[in-house]
Amino acid sequence: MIPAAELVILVGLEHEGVTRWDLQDSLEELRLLADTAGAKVVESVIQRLDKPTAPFYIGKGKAEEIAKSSKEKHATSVIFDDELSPAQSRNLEEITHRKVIDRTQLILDIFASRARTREGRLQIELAQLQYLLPRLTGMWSHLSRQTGGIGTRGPGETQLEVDRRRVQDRIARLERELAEVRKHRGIQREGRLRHNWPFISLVGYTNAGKSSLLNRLTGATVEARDRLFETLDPTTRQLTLPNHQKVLLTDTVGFIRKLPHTLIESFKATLEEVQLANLLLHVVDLSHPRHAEQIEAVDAVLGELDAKGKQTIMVFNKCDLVTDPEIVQANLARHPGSVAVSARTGDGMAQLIQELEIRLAAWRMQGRFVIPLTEQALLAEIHRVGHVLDLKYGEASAMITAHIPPELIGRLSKYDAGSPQK
Ligand SMILES: Nc1nc2c(ncn2[C@@H]2O[C@H](COP(=O)(O)OP(=O)(O)OP(=O)(O)O)[C@@H](O)[C@H]2O)c(=O)[nH]1
Ligand SMILES: [Mg+2]
Repeated sequence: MIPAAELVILVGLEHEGVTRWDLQDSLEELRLLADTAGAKVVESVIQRLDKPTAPFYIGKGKAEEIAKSSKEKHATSVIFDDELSPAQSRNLEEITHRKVIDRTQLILDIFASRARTREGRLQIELAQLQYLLPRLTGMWSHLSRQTGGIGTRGPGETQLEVDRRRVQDRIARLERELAEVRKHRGIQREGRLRHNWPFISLVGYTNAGKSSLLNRLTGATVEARDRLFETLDPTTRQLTLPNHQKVLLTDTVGFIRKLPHTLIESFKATLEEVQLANLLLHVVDLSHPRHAEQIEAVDAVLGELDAKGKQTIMVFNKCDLVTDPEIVQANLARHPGSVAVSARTGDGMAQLIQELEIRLAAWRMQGRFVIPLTEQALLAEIHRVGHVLDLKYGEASAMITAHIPPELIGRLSKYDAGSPQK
């Protein structure tokens, strides 16, 4: 963890494929990340090179300049906007005499401070250890080079092996514990599946307003703050649409550009909520100058989760902050079936709910059935998974008019009593 108000210097590299504009945005985001982690940025450094250098990522001269400047400005850490190789981190620490942190580490650090549930904590520790494992090698290899002769095993090497084994053991234990926790969650999920209500997942860039929207729609009280990665652990709430369709809405971790791969891997279980969803609400902060790039970044992560191409409603949020109506119109036109809302003022919620009803129409069919009272289990199931509009008991049967999920239609067909009156 970075202690509060630690002074830091940010470093970004402009190279082929990265324009100055991309970099400026990326550094601005890095500043927000540093801020979220409790650090104070005293300087941002940009260097232009054809490509990153193998030993230092930036040029050696630049690294020396940063060393000087961090001394003058009392910075204790230098944060790089990309993932560094183990060797680059080590070399940079040697030259700057400062703690060197890369973007991945910073994001891992924030996640670690945010995790609340046992599953969240186990997942983040796993991601941190996986990040650490190849770096242990880096930490020790220079020692073993000094101490180990040909055909001998130097003490550095031995120490490295001990450390590696320890980390690997811990990883194995975490994986076992996670499997246990997940078994429990699987049971919860099966419970939800039994109800046969559609799952909807809120996805979007971090800070887009996913939790605010969940709160606005369901009256939930998920923490919503102007900080990155405020939400880590998924929260599911039930929502009943005006047409009585019940749905389950899940809010989960936000995405970001260059989301570390180890994180995606270890959070795959949490993100399963996204994979299982029948419908995604892709929440976009339309007031953000780079909302188009944020949409792309979210799509890229969805791709990694095999969740691209799922039925999606684009929800353009924070419209109360958008001064140019052109921006709203252009985005609505570009994405058919999208809605413009403000989770803060409640504007656009009626349209969003209407759109939800339209997209989920296939989940509801109205039918009228005459069911023998001996079929108690079936009657109970209709009550559980459907929405009963009318019910009359006869001597030996019940006449029931209900909205039911399509997969029940087949089993009910022999009791069909003709088309219902509206
Ligand atoms: N003005 C305005 N602010 C909003 C709106 N929706 C959310 N916010 C603010 O934006 C910030 C982020 O909102 P959250 O709901 O925490 O965003 P999130 O997408 O859940 O963020 P993470 O969990 O960090 O990924 C908070 O300060 C909200 O109050 C909106 O419609 N208008
Ligand atoms: Mg949130």
